[in-house]
Amino acid sequence: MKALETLEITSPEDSSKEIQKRAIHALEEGQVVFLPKLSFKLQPSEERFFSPTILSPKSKNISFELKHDRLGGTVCENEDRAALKEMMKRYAVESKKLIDTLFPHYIPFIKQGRTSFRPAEVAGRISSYRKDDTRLHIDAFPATPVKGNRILRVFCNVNPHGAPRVWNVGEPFPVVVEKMAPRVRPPLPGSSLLLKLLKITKDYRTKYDHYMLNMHDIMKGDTEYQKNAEHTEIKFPPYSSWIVYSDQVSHAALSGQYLFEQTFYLPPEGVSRQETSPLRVLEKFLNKKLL
Ligand SMILES: O=C(O)CCC(=O)C(=O)O
Ligand SMILES: [Fe+2]
Repeated sequence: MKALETLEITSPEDSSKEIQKRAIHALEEGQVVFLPKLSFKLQPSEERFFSPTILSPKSKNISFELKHDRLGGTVCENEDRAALKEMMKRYAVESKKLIDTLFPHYIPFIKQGRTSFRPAEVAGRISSYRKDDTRLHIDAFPATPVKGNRILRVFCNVNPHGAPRVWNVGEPFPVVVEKMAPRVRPPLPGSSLLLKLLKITKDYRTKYDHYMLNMHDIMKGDTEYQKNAEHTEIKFPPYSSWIVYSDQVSHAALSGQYLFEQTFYLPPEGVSRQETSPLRVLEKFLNKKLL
């Protein structure tokens, strides 16, 4: 399976029926939908946000929630803060428009999650192995169970100095499952309620979340796997965009600076080809229901 499906659209309006068909097929198959000619447009006045110094001391990203009009992760104040929020909001609105025009099937189901701007260089950052996104992984969130919802992400590299965002894309999801799922211990009875009561998780951690999170951790923690797993290196050039089911596509971000990202959640019934979704693949492999 090739890692990328390239669509040469220059605006969301270019999404013909043919393009839409190719896009949803590739996306649900577990490919990265790459849009080399589509970029988020920045205003000259927004150049001031192209520095890691806008981050709060403990933040990796600037984050924004469209639903609550809430900005986080920055030391910017007053006018700067308002302008930064406007920039984030524009990315949130434009990426929703892109998803709606490219994947009209998803419109009745899709929910918009967090928007992020990532002004720090990825390479050479020090973190615990679980948080180290330079290692191949599938996305799963420790505190925020998705309860079967899909994680769909829209990225745009806006590096003004010509640097690509360099990713590795790993093995297809069913192969990851074959290797990792047998190593996951089933959740202890009552652990889901306990995690919620202790406020470690914001909601019940379903069996599905348990398996996804444990596969995420086991992959990242397995040095041999990281060295030997088949992968393809992709260099996303500046001013290109890409869309990916990051719960399905094994990925690692090796280097790059200045990236926008928008997360969407799609309930399992919204997916066109259910049999390709992580929930179904895992349930089939483990021969049990996970929700
Ligand atoms: O920052 C990136 O390029 C991607 C990092 C990552 O693994 C993610 O956002 O899921
Ligand atoms: Fe990730």
